[in-house]
Amino acid sequence: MFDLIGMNASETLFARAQQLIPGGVNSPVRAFRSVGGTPFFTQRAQGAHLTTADDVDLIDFVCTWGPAIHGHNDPDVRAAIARALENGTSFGTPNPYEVDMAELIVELVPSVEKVRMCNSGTEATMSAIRLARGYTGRDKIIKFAGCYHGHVDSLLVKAGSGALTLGNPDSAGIPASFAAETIVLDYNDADALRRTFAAQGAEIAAIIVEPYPANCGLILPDPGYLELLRELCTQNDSVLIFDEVMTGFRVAAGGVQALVGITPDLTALGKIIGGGLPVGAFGGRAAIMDHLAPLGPVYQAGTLSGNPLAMAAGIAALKKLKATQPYDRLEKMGRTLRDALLGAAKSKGLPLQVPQVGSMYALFFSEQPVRNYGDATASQTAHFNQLFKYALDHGVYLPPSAYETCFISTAHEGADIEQAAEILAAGIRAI
Ligand code: HOZ
Repeated sequence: MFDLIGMNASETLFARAQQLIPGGVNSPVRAFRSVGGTPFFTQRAQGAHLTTADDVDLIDFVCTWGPAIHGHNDPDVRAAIARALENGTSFGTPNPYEVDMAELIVELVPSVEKVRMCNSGTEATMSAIRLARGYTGRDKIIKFAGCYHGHVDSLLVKAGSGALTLGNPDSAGIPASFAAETIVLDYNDADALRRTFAAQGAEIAAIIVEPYPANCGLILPDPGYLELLRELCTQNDSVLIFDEVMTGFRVAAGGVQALVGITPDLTALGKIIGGGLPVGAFGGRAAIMDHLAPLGPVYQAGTLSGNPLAMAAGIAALKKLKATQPYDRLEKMGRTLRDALLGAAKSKGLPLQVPQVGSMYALFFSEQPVRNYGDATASQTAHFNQLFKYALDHGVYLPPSAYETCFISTAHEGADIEQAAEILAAGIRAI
């Protein structure tokens, strides 16, 4: 696989990949379509750094789209995988790791009394929606424009992430009758939410929301907005689903729900809980979770669900978070970057917003704070694209889209964060 390392290796690999894999990538967000250029191929990753197939070293703020909170190739996670590997790769029966993982999730995530493991964030949100519908006997769901909950049919409506980046927020291939069950509202629009529940409350199975939307840049809730979601769901017997695939274990060990003290009925998880291996989970109130097969009538399954290697990796990652509690350190790094970016923009006279919470941040070249999808898509993505190119040329990898969130790991602490802040600030001044 690595025969080609050296000059123009990424271009050569990409040319081969394009002949065989649609667009040359196995997930559209990896293509550089919106920022331009050829995506690089990675030969190895260590700490805060990626090394490309062309032997270029990059400080990485994608962190494999979120999971690598301890940095890449963390020794504790790697050792746990190696130990588990001694005993086999998949059993198709219950295994002890699943119980340890369930105990950790239930201990750390306030709303979760019972949890079911699956293999991706998409499976987690898809299953949570099905469970909410089965539990309530209702069909309609509310989602918010710009939120992305994986590539679930009924949720690929006004979706963020790659769907928005590539101009397909309403994907082809989804029957109008499926999309008709999805009510799309603007995030942070309290009146629209109240009106919708007043008109259709008895039909609404669930609200699904990224409590901090992180697939349309990063958007933070207005004061009282998440409380309103909780209140309306409780009043109308609808299920409140927090999609914490991005924010779970990242903004706090217990996710946004622990930070803000709001308890959803169900929570979708992924990314960090797999320690870099493929994983997802959904959990919540036992009274709802017990509607799942084999106890109840809502079917959900998976050959590799609770896979021992993924469980071992995830358990190691979660135990390390519990033991090290890195959230204050991550917040400090986030602020260092945010202050450097805002300072550079001010000196250049460029309007810039940098929403940041702990180790998550985004850049919007915009006069106004970004409160929703419309504000995000009105920002100057051309400026972001210029910054992306400058950063990449100078050894810093940002996500290849203005509509993604940047992630920091504990491994960035020290020289990497200082160096990256200088490079990004210089990139802003060069716009
Ligand atoms: N949830 C990821 C960030 N938006 C996307 C990962 C992917 O689609 O490959």
